[in-house]
Amino acid sequence: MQRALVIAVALHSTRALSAKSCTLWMECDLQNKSEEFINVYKKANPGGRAKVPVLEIDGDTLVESSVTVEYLAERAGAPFYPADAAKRASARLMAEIQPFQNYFAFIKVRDDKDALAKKVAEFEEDVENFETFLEIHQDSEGPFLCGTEMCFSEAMMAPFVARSIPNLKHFCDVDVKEICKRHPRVNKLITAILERPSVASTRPSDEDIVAGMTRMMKMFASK
Ligand SMILES: N[C@@H](CCC(=O)N[C@@H](CS)C(=O)NCC(=O)O)C(=O)O
Repeated sequence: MQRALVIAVALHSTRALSAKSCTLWMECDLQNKSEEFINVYKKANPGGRAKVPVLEIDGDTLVESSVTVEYLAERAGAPFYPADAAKRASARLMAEIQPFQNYFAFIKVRDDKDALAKKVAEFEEDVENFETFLEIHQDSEGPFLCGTEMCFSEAMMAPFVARSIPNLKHFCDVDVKEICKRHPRVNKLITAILERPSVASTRPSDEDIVAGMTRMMKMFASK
């Protein structure tokens, strides 16, 4: 679901590409995948295990969220797909190293005070390093990596930012926003990502995010 949201944000951000046909497979019963879904997936990756998201667009079938977002970005062009190759490399690196993606590791150790404190200290250090990353790679004062416009790597980050905040607050009493406030570039970036219409209109509410995580934890616990 998280990765499907990546595509939803990217699709919303690249509306201008005016595809003739477009279907995003976001949710299907993943414990009981339909034959239709498996067959659609196979069109792109015949040997792979069928996973969401799958995007069917103008006769092409795309799988793997990063591959799909870059496809959309290339079709949309700048600013979503930065014109400069070095900038695109920075964008890919940012999506790779951003500190908001590992929050499930916190939730797993939430009952162990010392292990949780260690994770929080690591996260604080990661956010500090991310600030330095932005000082090096960011254009001007942001708020985004490439200035005032969002690019594909912020679309890739968005669901992780949106989900880490309510999940860490609810399950671990860790305030991600407060930690980010210590670092001006990170704070401006995550605020701008969350306020972007493509993110604000596709993301679930905080309550739904926490409910989804609760369901997922129950599912893991029952296995
Ligand atoms: N690397 C893939 C991962 C996608 C993925 O893990 N999808 C999960 C749902 S979030 C899925 O469809 N799982 C079904 C399965 O593994 O059978 C991507 O980034 O698109």
